Amino acid sequence: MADKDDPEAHTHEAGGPAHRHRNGGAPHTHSHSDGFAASQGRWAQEAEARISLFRHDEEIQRGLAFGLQGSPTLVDRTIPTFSRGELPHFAGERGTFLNCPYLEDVNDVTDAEVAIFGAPLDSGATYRPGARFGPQGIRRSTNLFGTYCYELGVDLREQLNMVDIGDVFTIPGNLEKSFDQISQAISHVYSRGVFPVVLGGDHSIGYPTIRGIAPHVDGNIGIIHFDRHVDTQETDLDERMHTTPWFHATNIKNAPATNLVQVGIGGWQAPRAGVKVGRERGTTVISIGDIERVGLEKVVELALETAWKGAKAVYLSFDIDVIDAGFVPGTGWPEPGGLLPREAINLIRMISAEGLAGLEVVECAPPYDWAEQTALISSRIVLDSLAMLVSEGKLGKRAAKKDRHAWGPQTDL
Ligand SMILES: [Mn+2]
Repeated sequence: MADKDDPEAHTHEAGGPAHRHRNGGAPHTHSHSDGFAASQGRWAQEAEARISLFRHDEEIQRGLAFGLQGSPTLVDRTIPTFSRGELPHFAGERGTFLNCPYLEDVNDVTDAEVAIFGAPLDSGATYRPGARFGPQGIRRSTNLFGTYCYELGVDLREQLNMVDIGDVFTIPGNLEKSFDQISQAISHVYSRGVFPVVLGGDHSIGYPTIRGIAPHVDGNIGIIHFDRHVDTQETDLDERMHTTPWFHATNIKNAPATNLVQVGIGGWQAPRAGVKVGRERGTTVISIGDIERVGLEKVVELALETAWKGAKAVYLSFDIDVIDAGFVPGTGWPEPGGLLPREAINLIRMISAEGLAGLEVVECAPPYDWAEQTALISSRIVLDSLAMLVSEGKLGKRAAKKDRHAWGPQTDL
């Protein structure tokens, strides 16, 4: 299926996976005259033909069976009377991330390879609250996306057995109880060999997510943290707020600060107490200025080298506010001068190519969002990371065993 057996897929042809590994999907410039014939666009046009349509067809059959045959006047006989499945994107019951299958019984999570869940918490917000609506807003924004990524030549519906397992039951007004719930939730998923994707929530969840994973890692865990803010102070407003996760996470024995890379830091919202902690503990900070100076590929190289040094696993924590405030109004502490969305997407693709233990996207606060733009970018971080993990063969191998509505390969690869 897809490009697994295709020799072309593992060459260094422009646009192919090996090439994207270096440039994160960005168009490649060739100096020879035939340059454009070897473009990413050309590669993607061909790659699409190699992806199956099995799950797509299956979804249409389900739609017709459960939603009744469409009225006789419709020419397209794949359209049911009641919207079921993907189309149209504005109708139907689309409560899950990307409209992927919902798994009600989390005891069955081992039947999936990826489990998406929300951590709707904003009790850790020190300025604008609203991230408790993040999971809801992010899921809703995925109504705009199909399951297929053009540049990466990946169709998640066909290639990835992913489920949405709903939200953690957080306790508003009690951070510590919420942390316990979040740690228990991610531990349940990760310890069963399932890749967790956490939709925040404010950034205070970075501590309980690492705390839930770390005991199951046989060695050190590295953290790649995207943010405009350092988030390394011990307390803020007397509690473990969203400005503090890495102080506490790097107190965990196998999550050392020397494996923490912080990308995109800068501006006027960096508490000096946190900067001092990072300096003392030896975290690696890559500022926006550094990114401008050395370029995306070099940044990825440094980030991967630091996070993976002596580590068995690397976790990605992406604060959406690392992107310039002009693109992400719906966040707790918007800070002008951050990444462009396409820079963020390329960085995420390149980092994900090396494999991850799990990921979280935090600080999307829909009450301040306009036209869903912050939620849309939040979704893209998850989607592009998953697509690259599939493209590089890190995910996309495990088929569902249970007789249920499932995405992904039909047999284990
Ligand atoms: Mn932040």
